[in-house]
Amino acid sequence: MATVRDTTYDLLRELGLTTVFGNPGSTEEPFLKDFPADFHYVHALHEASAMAMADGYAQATGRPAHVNLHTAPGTGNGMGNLVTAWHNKTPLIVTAGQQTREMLLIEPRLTSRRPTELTQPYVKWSYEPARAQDIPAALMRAYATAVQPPTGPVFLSLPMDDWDRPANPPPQVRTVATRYAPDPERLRDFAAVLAASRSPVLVLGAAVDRADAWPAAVALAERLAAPVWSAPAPERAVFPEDHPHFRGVLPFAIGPLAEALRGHDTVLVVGAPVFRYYPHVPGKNYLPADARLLHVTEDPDESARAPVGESLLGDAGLALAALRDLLPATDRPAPAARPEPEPPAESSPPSADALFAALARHWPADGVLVQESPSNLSALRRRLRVTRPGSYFTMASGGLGFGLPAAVGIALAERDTGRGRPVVAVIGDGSFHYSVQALWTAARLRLPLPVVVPVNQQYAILKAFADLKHTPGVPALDLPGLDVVAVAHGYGCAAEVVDPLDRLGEAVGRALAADGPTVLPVPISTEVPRIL
Ligand SMILES: Cc1ncc(C[n+]2csc(CCOP(=O)(O)OP(=O)(O)O)c2C)c(N)n1
Repeated sequence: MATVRDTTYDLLRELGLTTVFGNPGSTEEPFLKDFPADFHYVHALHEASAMAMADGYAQATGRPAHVNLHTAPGTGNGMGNLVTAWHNKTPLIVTAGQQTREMLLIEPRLTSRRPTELTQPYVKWSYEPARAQDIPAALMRAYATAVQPPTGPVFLSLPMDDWDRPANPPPQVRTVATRYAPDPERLRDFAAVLAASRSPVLVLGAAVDRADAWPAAVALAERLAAPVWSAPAPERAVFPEDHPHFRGVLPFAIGPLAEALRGHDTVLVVGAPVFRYYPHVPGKNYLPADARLLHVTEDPDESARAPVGESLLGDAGLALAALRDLLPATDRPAPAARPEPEPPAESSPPSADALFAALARHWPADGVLVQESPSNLSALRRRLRVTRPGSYFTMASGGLGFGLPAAVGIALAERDTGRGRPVVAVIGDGSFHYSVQALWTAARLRLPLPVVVPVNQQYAILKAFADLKHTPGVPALDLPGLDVVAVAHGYGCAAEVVDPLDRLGEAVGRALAADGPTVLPVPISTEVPRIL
């Protein structure tokens, strides 16, 4: 007779979930027992890494991923990156072991108390099956929940004595819709506003990249002869950044953002929150005076919390294409390309600007950039323009410890999908340590992943924030005495300091051709860039 475990593995196979990211414990062993040969267990040394590797893998494959964690403590360790997965809108099916049902009443060691509350409010659904034989059907429901818009993580708590129980007949393997089209009438209203607009502007968010909708975005921008901004603090690139219409990334503060949009009478936001702000820099208005905001999102909550604008619910790609089809040609001249930045100033050690200009010179044409380098982000985005879809990833949440393991998951996805695009991570020397154990997984998987670490020996962005907010005397903003090369060697990675900077191209080239990860610390200037 089939057990709950047999039926569950069959279902996971049918759903294409044969890669499991995790870190095992006693409460997971009954599930992992006799782990099937056609499954791949990606072993992370810490649950934060398991979660972000799965997130990167899911984003790069365009499919949900399965993370299996240890009861309450393991789930707790994964929480920071679960928060990030929630903001990233990544469909993750997170499962965790639970103590034996037989003993739950007396709360033995490793009981997860109130397990369905533990991951709230950062999951779309959280459940502990009422009966052992409900596990497979609960997994089917978890899958359907995760992949329907807005996509996001779900959580199942699975008691360890459930797996050998006799199974019910397997649940139906269902397909569910992963996008929905906007209301045609409201869409026509939006098109009419755009058609009558004197100076429209497009603000695009990560949902455009997730929907594989760069061509639709370009077609609409050209139809409208409108400039295009990336929404603030984007987790994906949303538009070809070498296209003459592209203006850059909007600032993440109320006053400066409104200022950047000055002169426009219609702001069409597609696939982003309105807006993802960070420092509170008050402005009188969220928008330039007399501007009207139209918001297209697949997420009703995102639409509800917008302080201004009118909303239209629907998939970013479908909405962009439909608006393009509804709009007449315009005789407005196309926006002129923005000027190229001046070459970076020479200094010793080099500035972050010089580092990223050098990286851009040696960038592989189909390269994928994963970044977590907070204070250097604007220099990175200024120098290294992303020109292809699905090739830029960072976290939407502001929580550190995502980038390094996400890069490992993305590099694995490039291998597993056979696409084989080169992946390069740029991770600040502070950010590097939040999920540093991911290096070991990259080494075990022999992933050719260069990890460029701009070393400024400080939490520079926190110094910039303290400066902006006039909070002098904050402790713990310096990072002396960290040996990045020794840490990398300890996890089985190659590593070398890149100094002088003109060795960077060769070092990155060698790392991309290697059969394992290479950590490349680059000493940079300690000058603190301004936050805005
Ligand atoms: C999980 C988590 N802990 C702490 C912070 C606060 N924080 C934001 S940026 C930052 C410093 C990052 O340092 P580094 O990677 O060296 O980048 P730099 O600012 O120097 O460019 C810290 C500690 C955070 N965002 N997330």
